Amino acid sequence: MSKIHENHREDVAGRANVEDTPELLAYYDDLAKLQAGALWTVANKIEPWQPKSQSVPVVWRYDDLRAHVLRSVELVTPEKAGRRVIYLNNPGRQDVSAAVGWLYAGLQVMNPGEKAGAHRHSASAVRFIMEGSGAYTVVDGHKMTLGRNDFVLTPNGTWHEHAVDPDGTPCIWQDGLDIPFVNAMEANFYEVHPNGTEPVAFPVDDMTKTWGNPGLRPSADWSKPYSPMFKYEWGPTYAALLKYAESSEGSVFDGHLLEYVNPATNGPVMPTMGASMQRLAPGLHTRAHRHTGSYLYHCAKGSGHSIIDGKRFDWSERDIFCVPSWAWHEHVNGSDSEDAVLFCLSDLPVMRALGLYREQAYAENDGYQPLV
Ligand code: GTQ
Repeated sequence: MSKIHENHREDVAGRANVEDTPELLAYYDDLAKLQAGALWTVANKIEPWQPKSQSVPVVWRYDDLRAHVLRSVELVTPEKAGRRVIYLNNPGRQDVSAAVGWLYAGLQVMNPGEKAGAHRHSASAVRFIMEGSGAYTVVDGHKMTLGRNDFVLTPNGTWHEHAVDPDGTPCIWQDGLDIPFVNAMEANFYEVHPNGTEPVAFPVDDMTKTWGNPGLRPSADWSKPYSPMFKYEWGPTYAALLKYAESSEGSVFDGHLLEYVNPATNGPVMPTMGASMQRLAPGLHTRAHRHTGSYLYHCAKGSGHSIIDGKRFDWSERDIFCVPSWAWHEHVNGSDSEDAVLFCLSDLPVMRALGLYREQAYAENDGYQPLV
């Protein structure tokens, strides 16, 4: 048996291996009546040799979902629905409404002239803009216009509302929230704004203009635990990827990958969720690796496929797919002329902050997984 695919045996010293007897079964019943149990009956399950994700790899194709997302506009109003969103429901995580691991994701749609009222919650949110024009969001009084492939933050506890200008077009964006995580921590509060809306208190897009100048830090103070810049625009992000690609080989596992950072600290944009944008050069086939953390990819440009735990998943622009914790994965840009760009939302900041991050390269077969 190969090292990587080794089946971990349970009948080794130090692992629970107690056979049931009538006496033991009666004993377990007695313990259960007292809301207690014998560790050795659950030890191998609660202490696996390695992470066992309940999430399964999935690709959500935009071609399949888009018409259904637009149909919701005729079926419910944002006023009635609160948020008009079709969420991504991983077959292994339906009990917690997660797209992967402890991450929630959905596609939110708004028509011109519509508004979704202000609220706030302990969960943090991000938006990744997919299509349409005239959308804006207001987060703690900062109004931001939303353009294609822009990445926008709504950190925990901030008031936020969304709208589309009357002269805009129907807008769809991906929401990503740490709702399942915050619920797992049993720490989620939710509040509707008493006035239903909150005033715009700053010049439009002020945070990006103040903090979004590469290599230049303003003298402004910022001590909150999240980024002082709530919008990262596509234009400079893609330009940065191209410059990076001109000057460096990039990673064998990820091509040219840039993490979005809090410009005041260079740390992650929020304590619970982070994001990156990566460029796969034409024809690139990255090597396989695996790491802890849950990852939700969104193809921002181009097309290709990923091999996740030996299975091939094809994706093109606007498709979303997930890589569960500790799943082997490698990415392929099948085009020899166009680059492919992947946005990725993850809980990497949690993994790193809590000392739970671990990574392994696929050592066999020159670093590429055989298809199963
Ligand atoms: O826009 O505030 O998809 O609170 C789920 C929960 C979006 C939002 C979602 C939310 C929001």
